[in-house]
This record gives sequence, structure tokens and C-alpha cells, in this order.
Amino acid sequence: MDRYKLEIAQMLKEHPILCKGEAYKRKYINFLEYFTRRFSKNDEWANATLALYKKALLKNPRDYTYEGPSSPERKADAAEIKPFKVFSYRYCAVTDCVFINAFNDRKKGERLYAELAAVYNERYRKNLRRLYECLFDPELPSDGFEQAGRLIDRWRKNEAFLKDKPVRVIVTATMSAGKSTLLNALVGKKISRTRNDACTSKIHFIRNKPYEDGYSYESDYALELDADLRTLMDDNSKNTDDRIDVGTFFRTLRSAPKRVWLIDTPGVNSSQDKEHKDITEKCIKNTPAELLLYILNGENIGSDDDRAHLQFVLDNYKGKTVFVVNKLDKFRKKEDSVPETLAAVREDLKKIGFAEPLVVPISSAAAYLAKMSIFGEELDEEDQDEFVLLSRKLKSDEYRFDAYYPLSGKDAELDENSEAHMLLRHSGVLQLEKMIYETRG
Ligand SMILES: Nc1nc2c(ncn2[C@@H]2O[C@H](COP(=O)(O)OP(=O)(O)OP(=O)(O)O)[C@@H](O)[C@H]2O)c(=O)[nH]1
Ligand SMILES: [Mg+2]
Repeated sequence: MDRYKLEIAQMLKEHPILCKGEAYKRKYINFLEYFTRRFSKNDEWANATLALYKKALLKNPRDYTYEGPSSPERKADAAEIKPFKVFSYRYCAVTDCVFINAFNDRKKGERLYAELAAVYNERYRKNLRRLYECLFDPELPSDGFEQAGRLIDRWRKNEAFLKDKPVRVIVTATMSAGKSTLLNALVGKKISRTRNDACTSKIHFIRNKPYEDGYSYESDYALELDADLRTLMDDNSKNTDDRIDVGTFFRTLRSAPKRVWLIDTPGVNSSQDKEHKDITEKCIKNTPAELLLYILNGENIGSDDDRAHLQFVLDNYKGKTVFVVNKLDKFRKKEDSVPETLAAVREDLKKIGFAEPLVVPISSAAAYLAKMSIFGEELDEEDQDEFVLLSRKLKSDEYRFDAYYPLSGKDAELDENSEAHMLLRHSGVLQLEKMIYETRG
């Protein structure tokens, strides 16, 4: 499967067909299934997407059975198609059918379209052709397609998104620096395991989508388009590859979505798992990326493991690097100083050989809690307590981490009266997002 497909958002939310009765929906799915069987028999993406349609559109997916022609290897005749021919929602059906089977593949789309159009009487074909053209040409007007208007809008959002070059961001750290917490904060969802629960030895490619479709995808040996938390947290033992690909919409307060891949590498500690180190080093050396985020554990600055890994990064990665010092919220005013620590890290990095290193602070824990709260996720009691403590602490000047970033300017719509918005701002993550999203792909 082409991995970019994990960046395509589904069009199922508020789908026009949802208001119809179950019988009509079954007919509709049958229509889609006939063409999917005929044109995409061995296409993992198409089959998984069709399965998602069944799950999302049907009230009782279990009661559904395919009733179309039994041997779709040959083109069905009109009589065979008649029982499940979709008429009043034909614009939706054609859009969905091409979406499932031939998104981004005009050649296959033409073959599919020829048979799709043949289902309908000639007097309907002119408009159907106009619809089809409009899917592949964003310049054409998309009005007059009734219920399919929303589907076409979504199609176009996907299409425009994939035209952009992705910003590829490698994220690396020694163990327990808070890398997973930071990734979860950037994505605005729990997508990476935290707190050392059996760490993974895979590279995770976490890809953004153009809008929230309600689904997280994971390709880890098998393709799962509706991955739950467990699927996301567990590695499939059958996967002999050293990577896992995830696709999900990144929840942020920024207005425009951007094609971003966060490339999460296993934590390296030379003293421990050699395999992790090898995989991470290979990734840093061989994966093209516009940006590398090196996460440093603010509580454990200057470790030998970090020194060795920093040296490796210096020698092997030539793109832009940002050093992100995490967990500074744990400092105590009487004992530690945020600005002095940042200055010391900067000096250390210069000594290692980084010219003018960009060093910024963050509280990934604060950023994560703020996002969870903003996007309506339930915080348990412990999280709520931490939220309150961090909110208070990050209001005091020294711990307003956003103030240490070189960039300024408006990047997100913030509500000054919202504790969660202010915590998000003070955590530093908005500024870090700005750096990522404004990097050229
Ligand atoms: N106070 C505070 N704790 C943090 C912060 N970021 C992470 N932590 C905590 O540090 C611990 C390790 O965080 P993880 O995000 O799992 O770290 P990691 O780098 O992914 O760790 P490994 O994948 O196991 O190497 C967890 O208990 C987090 O809750 C932070 O900014 N502030
Ligand atoms: Mg981790």
C-alpha cells in the first residue's frame, strides 16, 4: 500500500446517507462493494475503507451481506445491477466509489467510471461526467451536486493537502526524556506509550490528516483504519519491518492544517538496548527530514548517554536541529534557574560542536494536559490536580516557557480567560508547533 494513503481523511462524518433507512443503506453499500470487489480485489486500502463504510453507515453491520453479482471478475449486466442500483444518491455513490477505489489514480478512475456511468441512463451521464471531472480537477466548479457537495469539499481538502510537501520531523532523545509525552501533546491525542510501559523498538511515522475524521489509522503488519488505544499501544509481533505508520488528525489551535510527519525514534541509551540505538541511528542517518527535535531531560542534563547521542546527531544529521529541554516545570525556584540552565545547555552544545544551537524549554506534561482539556477529553483526578498545579506554576515569570522562544507573533486563537489556553501557551508547545508548521516541506 502507498503509505501516503494514511494521510487521507475519511468522508464519513455526517455522511448524507446517514439519514436514510437501513434498507437503503444496505443497497448503497452493496453498490460500493460490487465495484470494490471488481476493481480492488487485492487492494488493502480499498477493502479496509469499504469495511469502514459498513461500520460507519450501517446501524447493524452484522446483518449486512453482499448481494451483488457473485463473480465480479466480469462486468455485470443491467439486470444484475438493478437491485442495488443507487439512483437518488447517485452523486454520493459515484464520489464514494471513486474515493474508495481510485483516489489519486486517474487511470484506474477512468476504467471504474466507465462502468459506473454505464449503470445510468444516458440522460444522466453528462452530469455524472461533470462530477467525475470535478473530483480530479480542483479548478472546476462543484455546485449542483446536491448532497454530494460536502463529500466533494472533503475530497478536495484531501487532494490539496497531499499536494503539499510534508514537513518531516525526526524526534529523538535518550530514555525517559518525555519524548512520548511531547508527541502526544503535539498530536493532541494519546498516540504513543508513556511512562516506560515496555518501550518500542520501532520507528513510528505519525502523519497528520487535513481534517478530523474521527479515525486513527495504523499500519503495523496489518492495516487498521479504526485503531483503538490498544492497537496503537501494542506492536504487532508479525511486523518484521522496523517501522509502524500512523495517520491521525493533529489537534491544535492553529487555524490551518499542515502536512507534517512526526518521526518518532526509540529512546537511545548506549548502556541498555543496543537494538534501539542501531534503529535510531540508522533512521537519523538515512531518513530525509527538514527538522530534528532533540529532546533533553531537564532533570538530567549532561548525561554521558546524551553526549554520545548528540555527537552522533552532529556527525550524521545536516538539517535544522532544535534542542527542546523538557520537564523544566519540575524545577524549584530556590534551587534551579530556567534561564541559567538553558544558557548552560547552549554552551555545552557549542562545546560539542553545534554552531549557534537553538535551545528552547517546554513542559510536555503541561502541554498534553492542556490539549486534553481543550479538546474535551476527560482528565482523571490525578491529572486534574496536576493541571491546577502546573497552571499556577507556569504563570510565574520564570516558568512562562513561551517567553524563551525567539519567535513571536500570533499563531493560534487563544482565549485569555481559559486556564487551559493559558497553560498551553505557557507550556511552550504553541511556539514549538509554530516552528514545525512554518518549516518548509
Ligand atoms: N513534570 C513533567 N513530567 C514529564 C514531562 N514530560 C514527561 N514527563 C514524565 O516523564 C515520564 C517519562 O515520559 P515519557 O513521555 O514516557 O518519556 P519517553 O522519553 O517517551 O520515555 P521512553 O520512551 O520510555 O524512553 C512520564 O512519567 C511522564 O509523565 C514534563 O514536561 N514534566
Ligand atoms: Mg516513549
